[in-house]
Amino acid sequence: MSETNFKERVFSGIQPSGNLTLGNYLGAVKRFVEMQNSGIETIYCMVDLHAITVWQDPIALKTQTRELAAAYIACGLDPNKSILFNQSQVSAHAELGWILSCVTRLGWMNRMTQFKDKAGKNAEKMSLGLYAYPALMAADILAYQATHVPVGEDQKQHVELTRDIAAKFNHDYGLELFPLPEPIIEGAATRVMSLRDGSKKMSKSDPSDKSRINMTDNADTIASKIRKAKTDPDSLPSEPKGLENRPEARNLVNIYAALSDSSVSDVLKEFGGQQFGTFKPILAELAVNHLAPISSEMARLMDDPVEIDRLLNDGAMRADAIAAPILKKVKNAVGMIV
Ligand code: AQP
Repeated sequence: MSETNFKERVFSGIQPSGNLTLGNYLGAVKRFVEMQNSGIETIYCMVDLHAITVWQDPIALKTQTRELAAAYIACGLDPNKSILFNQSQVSAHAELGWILSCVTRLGWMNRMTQFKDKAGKNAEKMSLGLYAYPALMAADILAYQATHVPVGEDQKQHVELTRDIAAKFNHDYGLELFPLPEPIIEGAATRVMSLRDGSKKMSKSDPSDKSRINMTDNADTIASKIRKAKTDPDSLPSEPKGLENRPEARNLVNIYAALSDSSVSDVLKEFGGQQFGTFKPILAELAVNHLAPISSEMARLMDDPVEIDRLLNDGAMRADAIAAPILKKVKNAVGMIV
């Protein structure tokens, strides 16, 4: 799979910036579990340093970090098979983040669409961290010399930037210290959209809770959100081409396909010609059946925060054991006394 001599290693992370959404699950965590179970070395992180690029209540941040750890495990990540840890507990991320900020060009950062989307018209009032975030993300990946990065579609540009940063570092210092990591963007729902607006991605931080399905929502809430999801008056088409210019219809079909591990064309073969009044309750039932066991396992794990902290400490030590020697090589290459 890898284009270099580096050992295959998977790294990815999620911000503990609120409730995990169905978008995070289908776009990222479901893939994390599949990669873990394929036998590749996998490292998954709760990226709290990224979360604080926008204001986080300090008490809530700790809870959200533990909840994300519980969600990872409830979704099928096994701390014995993957390294699961919290970013700020491994100092290599921040240290390498600074070094890579000095390699990253401003022109590259100015092209990052996620900053533009998140900052909107308020760019002047945003933190420097939100702007610099992709250089820290490059450090997250490269601190482990990771070769593969499973992400949703919205993060593709940041993984491509990571490749540019890695290549420039290798070139500037005349050594092959970093692999050029590949984004892994697969499945029927790589970009799950808001249930209220098919042009916006489903997001933890969307002010409207009705725009998203949270992994902790109960069956009634999930069913109600899907029932009220914005759609159009037409019936479902029989072929994927019929979803063109119908973003809300496409979104619900993509979600169904991803949850049932089938393809969009198979879903449309089954439901083509049906109205949303028929399709939505079937989708709601599928979502509830899929998510209910995850949310009850999360609740069980959250009853023992001491055990979650123990697992995270253990994960941080294992992550540090990989990242610290790589950081030492980086510092040496840059000319720092190590
Ligand atoms: N709507 C989505 N569809 C598919 N994948 C998604 N991801 C996020 N939203 C969707 C993927 O989830 C992983 C973790 O994302 P993140 O929490 O680090 O940051 P984000 O992309 O900014 O996610 P949110 O939910 O929108 O968080 P907030 O609201 O805090 O900014 C990534 O792999 C991402 O692609």
